[in-house]
Amino acid sequence: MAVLEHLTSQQAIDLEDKYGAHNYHPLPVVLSKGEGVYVWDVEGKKYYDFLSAYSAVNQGHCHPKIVDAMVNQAKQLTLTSRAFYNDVLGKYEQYATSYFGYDKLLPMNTGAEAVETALKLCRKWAYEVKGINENDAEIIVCENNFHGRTTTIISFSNDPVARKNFGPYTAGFIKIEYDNLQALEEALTNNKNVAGFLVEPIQGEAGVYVPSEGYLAKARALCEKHNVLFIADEVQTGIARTGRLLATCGNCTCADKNCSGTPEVKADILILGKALSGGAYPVSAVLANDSIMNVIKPGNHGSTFGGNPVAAAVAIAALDVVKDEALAQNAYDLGELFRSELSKYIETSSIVTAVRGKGLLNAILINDTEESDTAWNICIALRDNGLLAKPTHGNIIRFAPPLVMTKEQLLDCVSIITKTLKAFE
Ligand code: IF1
Repeated sequence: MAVLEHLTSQQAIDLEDKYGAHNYHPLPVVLSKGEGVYVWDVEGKKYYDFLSAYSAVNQGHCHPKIVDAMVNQAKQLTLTSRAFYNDVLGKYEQYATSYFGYDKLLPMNTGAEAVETALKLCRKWAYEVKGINENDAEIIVCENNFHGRTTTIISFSNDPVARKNFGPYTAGFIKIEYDNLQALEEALTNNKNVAGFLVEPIQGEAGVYVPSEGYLAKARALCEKHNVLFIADEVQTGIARTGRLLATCGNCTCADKNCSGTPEVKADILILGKALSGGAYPVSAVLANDSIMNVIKPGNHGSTFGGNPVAAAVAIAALDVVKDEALAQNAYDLGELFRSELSKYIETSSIVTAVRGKGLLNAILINDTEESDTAWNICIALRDNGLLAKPTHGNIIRFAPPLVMTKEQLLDCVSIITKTLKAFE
């Protein structure tokens, strides 16, 4: 029964180090419990979670409604494969399509799978509807993108760590600068082979890079003009994270709990993952209208686990919680407060140069090089002070707490963060 023994943090870290592939460099903290905005390590120390599993746990850890939905369904039926029907998937598809305003949903499990699905859907549409010659379709992507880890997706990454020595790469992608409409227009003009434009509404991995006001709407209009599908990867930005149901909602007023789900910039293909399950279970999805989704025929695409009844029940509950608890509005309000409080601190700071973000997807820029270990050391100190966050690009710290946070908790976190930063001035 050795596997059931209680481990110290160091023992857990040593086991992963010895028996697990070294594909991550985690912050040294070993968690064994979560509830709402808090997580606890194996020694019982409590922390604010300021990563939320990269925005998967928007609804808070172990949300009782989501856990109940999962447990109840798990006792009833867990998996049939898509060889047979199950009695939850259709309900979920009906619920989610009306929630986001699309005709159809294609269920997958992980974000990367959903991105792959969107790329395949876009290519098939290009050949069968747009009329591009077979194998000529091209999809425009942005520099510094992050869309996942599959062979095709890393083919159009420009991060050498994610990409090098995994070739040969998948062809058919054109890379342009993010937040550059002229580059998009040039890529679209005089190229009849462009099928789609894949974009993150805010670039997460690039360091929470928010594009200029109006960029997404104008990019979408350019795509429409050239009969090119606008594909929004909202895996990280979606489901209330940025203060709207979707980041593509822009400035529309759908943050309230009566949101109609019709965004200002409506993607032709919408990609969701992460918080679609509240972090309880791997659930991702691609949404599109019939004119696009109907190119997919039996046998063209699928997954053993995609659309399983547990995933479907969990996703319904997770989406319910977002509306019931008005999480988009809360993320909006707390995000404004967080940036304004940190801005006050930054005015007098030599260690932090800026805070940026939308809703509760934010980052601070540390006044040091990408090679320095300052941001890492700050995250270690934040951990010691009871708050967990992770650096990206060496000198950026991402702050993305669960959206169920209260104003009092947020202000408590601001004081932990500023107190910690002061020690580095
Ligand atoms: C890891 C980053 C976040 C994503 C977008 C698709 C996926 C992701 C926009 C793939 C995944 C993750 C995965 C995670 C780190 C993380 C991340 F730092 F790399 F950029 F969130 F900020 N599209 N993002 O952000 O989804 O297949 O992982 O379910 O450990 O690699 P997935």
